[in-house]
Amino acid sequence: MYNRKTWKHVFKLDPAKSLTDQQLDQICQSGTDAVIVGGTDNITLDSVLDLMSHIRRYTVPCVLEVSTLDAITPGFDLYHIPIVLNSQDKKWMIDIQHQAVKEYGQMIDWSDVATEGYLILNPEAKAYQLTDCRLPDADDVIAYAQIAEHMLRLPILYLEYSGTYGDPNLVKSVKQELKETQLVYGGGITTLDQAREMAEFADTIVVGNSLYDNFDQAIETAKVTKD
Ligand code: 1GP
Repeated sequence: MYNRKTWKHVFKLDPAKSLTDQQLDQICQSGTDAVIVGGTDNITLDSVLDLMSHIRRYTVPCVLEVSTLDAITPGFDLYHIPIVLNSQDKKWMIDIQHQAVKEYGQMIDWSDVATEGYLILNPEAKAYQLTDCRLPDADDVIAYAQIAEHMLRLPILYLEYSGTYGDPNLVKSVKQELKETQLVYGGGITTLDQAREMAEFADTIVVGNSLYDNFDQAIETAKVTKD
């Protein structure tokens, strides 16, 4: 029903942080292609349900990026399951996913699920530290992109710079490796110009933190969908 491959811009909302009801309304009506609910720390089922019930008032697709088994709930349009490709601990590549499927496999509608190969490229990011990542160099990243496209045939490769603006040249090089795998870029986008720069190479850009730091400027980034 949803073609995530056509999404150019999405907002990611952290259930552990707060926005006003009016701000949530503005996000849903901004013209963004989808709203993702996801975060790293202190994610509770109640906070996820609060956000979902608000976003659900609008037609914008609503995605849960699953980060903890405790906050999985029905009601989202799609479920994105991260696997952290540059983690040094296989827990974040297959073990927690295995545990989730063992527990919930019978209830899952697999057509609503997409696996994201995550490359976490900002050592300061909480997710980088939590998942015990190793920092890949540019050649490593290209090899991961080839694995995502040709070996694992992942639906999504997510270049995650959460909290800092990444290297557009690297995003461009990665895009050249991908045909079937959707390239998602997230990290440090605070202005429409930055959104445009990354959207030139990534299929989909994600704007998160800046909603909590400079809301009005962050909302402007959704205008990239009109380009
Ligand atoms: C976070 O990739 C997203 O998971 C967006 O990054 O929060 O830095 O915008 P920012």
